[in-house]
Amino acid sequence: MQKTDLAVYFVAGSQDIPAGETLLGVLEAALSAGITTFQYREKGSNSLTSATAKLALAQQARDLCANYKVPFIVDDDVDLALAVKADGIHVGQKDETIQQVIQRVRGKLIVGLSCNTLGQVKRAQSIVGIDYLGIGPIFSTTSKADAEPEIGIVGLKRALSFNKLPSVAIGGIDSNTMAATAATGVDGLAVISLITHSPQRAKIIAAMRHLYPQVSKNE
Ligand code: TZP
Ligand code: MG
Repeated sequence: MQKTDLAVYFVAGSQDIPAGETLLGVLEAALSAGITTFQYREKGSNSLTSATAKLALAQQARDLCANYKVPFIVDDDVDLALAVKADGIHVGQKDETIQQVIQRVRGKLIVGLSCNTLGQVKRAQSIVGIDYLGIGPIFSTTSKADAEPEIGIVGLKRALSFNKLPSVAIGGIDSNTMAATAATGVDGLAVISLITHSPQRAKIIAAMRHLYPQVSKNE
């Protein structure tokens, strides 16, 4: 994975998709509009519960991402990530401990870790095997019921000042706040609803890419 892959980092699962649409339909539109990474996050109310259904959906999402040469990351579920030969796994502080995850997937999968506090960001610096951090929530979010306290742009800047790892900001980033968030120097913007609930997905993805001009140059 390259740092530029983090620029427009789309996160979604079945629970995030508006009625009348499908995850695969929204994902294909997002891929063709230029997202640079996709994280499959099946979690919370209205998410799929059947392991078979999740596996089938993850396989199809992985294939779509492969068609666009976009990294496919699985949230939280190491077994699923390995079963579908994902490019990466993303875990939170409450998931399987990061050391266990690294031990299981080292050399096979990209590893991402969510951090909410300065202490978590600082601790992550010395853990060998973490490829990138997700830092947030930056703003209040309606996409995650058990979200940690929001840290704001000030909190993000402070976290980045102690961070040497590639990183994405996540949580409540919208069309009004995405420019200020990108201006902190964070390597990418991770979003759910900004893409899933946008009436103009291609336009918002183009605007996100515009905040990271290095990405377009690599195409
Ligand atoms: N982790 C921290 S906030 C969040 C996750 C998965 C939800 C982000 O969703 P949105 O809609 O971009 O606020
Ligand atoms: Mg998690």
